[in-house]
Amino acid sequence: MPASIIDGKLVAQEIRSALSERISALKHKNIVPGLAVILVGEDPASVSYVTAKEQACADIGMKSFEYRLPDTTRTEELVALIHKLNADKAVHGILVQLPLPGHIDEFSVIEAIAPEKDVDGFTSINLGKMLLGQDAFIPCTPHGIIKLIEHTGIPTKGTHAVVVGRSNIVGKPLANLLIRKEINATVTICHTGTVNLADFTKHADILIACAGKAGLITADMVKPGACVIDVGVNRVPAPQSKKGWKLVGDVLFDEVLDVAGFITPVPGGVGPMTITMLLYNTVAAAEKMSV
Ligand code: L34
Repeated sequence: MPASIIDGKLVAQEIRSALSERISALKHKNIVPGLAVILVGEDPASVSYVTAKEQACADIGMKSFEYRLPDTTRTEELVALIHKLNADKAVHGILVQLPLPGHIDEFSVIEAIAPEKDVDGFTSINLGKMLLGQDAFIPCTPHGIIKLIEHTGIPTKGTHAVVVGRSNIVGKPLANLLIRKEINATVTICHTGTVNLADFTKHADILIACAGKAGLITADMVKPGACVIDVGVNRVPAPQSKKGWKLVGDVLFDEVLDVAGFITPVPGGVGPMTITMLLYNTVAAAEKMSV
């Protein structure tokens, strides 16, 4: 029997409906949640993600403030913009789309964001608080993945979760969320230094592929019945398509479908959840600032 496909758009829609009500309640207090979206340069994938984020804000009745800056922008200019946005009462959340061009000091830019407006949860304050189990903004992609796993209804306590990838924005925070008592998984983190990746992935009840490498996870690497979450968003050449490329995950979907118990598609899996949890954090930021 093929795996059940986890519909990220559907789960995202359920969360967005609940958020709509909270946004209405804020509007009764004359507050419209506002998100500042900063994009430096014109990387086509980044342009499409930030456009989708701005569209999602508009769709749900939030404001977005768009900053499209040239890739010659300097660290100091970005930091100055962030300081201005930190002080702006109409802005409840600040998002700096990553990656930034190589000459920019990414750490200094992120650290300039006021923690209470850091709706990506990327500042050291938020990540530190998250690690300590304190109230914090949880990074959007890991948070969305937890929601997808919860949505399947599979028992997670005592399972073995294998995270393939150790980025600051997905792998590291996700591994931490999976060991929380509410999930109670035992976690293995694999990365480019792992020898014999399949030896680990084959023992995963929950397998999360967040390496950014198309086709990394093949059917023989997956335990029958496993829950497979594909975080990859890789553009690969596809001469048949109009754009000349297509989007694929880190998992070879067609073959893993026959082995896994649950699987997320790309597109339509984790991506829509990332955007939804950004809205979620921005609404939460606005609520906190309103009391
Ligand atoms: N600051 N930078 C910051 N925050 C983030 O949370 C991100 N991320 C990652 C890249 N840089 C970031 C995103 O927004 C990845 N990411 C992201 C967001 C949305 C989607 C994919 C990645 C998405 O909507 N994916 C759609 C398909 C989009 C398409 O067709 O190109 C999907 O259904 O998977």
